[in-house]
Amino acid sequence: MNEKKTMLSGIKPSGDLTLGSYLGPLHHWPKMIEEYDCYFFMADLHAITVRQDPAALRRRTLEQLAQYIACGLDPDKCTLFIQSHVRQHAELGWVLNCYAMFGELSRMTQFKDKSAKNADNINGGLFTYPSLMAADILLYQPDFVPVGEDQKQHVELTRNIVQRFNGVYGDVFKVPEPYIPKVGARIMSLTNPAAKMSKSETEDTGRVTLMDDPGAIMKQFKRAITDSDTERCVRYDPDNKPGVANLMTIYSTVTGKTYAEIEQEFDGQGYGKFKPAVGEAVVEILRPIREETQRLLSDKSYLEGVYRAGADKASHAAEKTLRKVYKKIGFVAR
Ligand code: ATP
Ligand code: LTN
Repeated sequence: MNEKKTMLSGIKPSGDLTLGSYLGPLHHWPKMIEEYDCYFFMADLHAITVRQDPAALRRRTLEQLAQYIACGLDPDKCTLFIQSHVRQHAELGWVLNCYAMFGELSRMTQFKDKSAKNADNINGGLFTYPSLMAADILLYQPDFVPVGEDQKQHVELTRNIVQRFNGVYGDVFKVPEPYIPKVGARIMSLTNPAAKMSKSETEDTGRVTLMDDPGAIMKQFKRAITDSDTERCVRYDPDNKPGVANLMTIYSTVTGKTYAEIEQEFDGQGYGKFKPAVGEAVVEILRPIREETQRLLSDKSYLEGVYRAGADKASHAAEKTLRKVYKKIGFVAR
């Protein structure tokens, strides 16, 4: 009997993965594959809610798969797949659209943000994005959904959909819990600590990608915004020194040191020592990931084998849920 709990998460291949993608969700995932039955995917259906260049989307989807593996997601121990390969996502997404309310979809912060930023392309997919995300989740009946802070609202909407759906049809879906890591839940842009470091929106100077070489990473950290007060000391004070706090969060997540230890380490040294030290720690954590990703990308047939096997496994699990849903809502079985 399989008593393992189930976990699922995904990232859109809408830009090159950043240090935020790594320290937020990705680096927590490898620990989970030993303990849980895990599904991780490239959310390409979600990526097209914003216009994508086809060649870039294809490249980033495969690169993201290689990065998942390079970060420690062993394909023999978890299920890695490309969302569009498992057609049940689109199918259940449609059904759940009919159980998600216009009012609640209108309240989603991500929809408001993305609409403001893509005023010439506020398409239906951008609006109904959370129903597709609910389908991603519910197809696999996971206990937990590890996501960053910004996705909590979508997981909560998923829980509302479950309650509404189960209220009518009985216990069809398990109610999923969001799982949000405390440290690293929100890594900010290096040049604008008020904005999340995002893979598609942060300007190049404010982010570090997983494929950046050491020179590029060091350059970004050296020019990172700290603060303009006269104190110029390394102290954790997110309200008054958000840039320093962000660098401390990065350093703490990468090295495992507490904020107090970091304050002590750089006591009396100003930012001249601190910024390159954070850069060096990041270089060392990203180096093996970049090298392994490059190696995997040169082995296309291996990657193909991984995503095909992953899609088969995921479809099998997803089909079980979809069949149950179709039956409950009254569709005629084929
Ligand atoms: P986009 O720029 O295309 O909107 P994004 O960079 O914001 O994308 P997502 O694909 O929306 O990234 O996020 C994938 C996962 O990574 C989500 O769980 C999200 O919360 C998390 N995440 C993204 N950026 C960060 C960040 N800077 N800090 C912590 N977690 C993050
Ligand atoms: N919406 C998420 C990506 C995503 C996801 C999911 C995360 C799509 N489907 C299912 C967890 C579970 C984002 O923008 N980060």
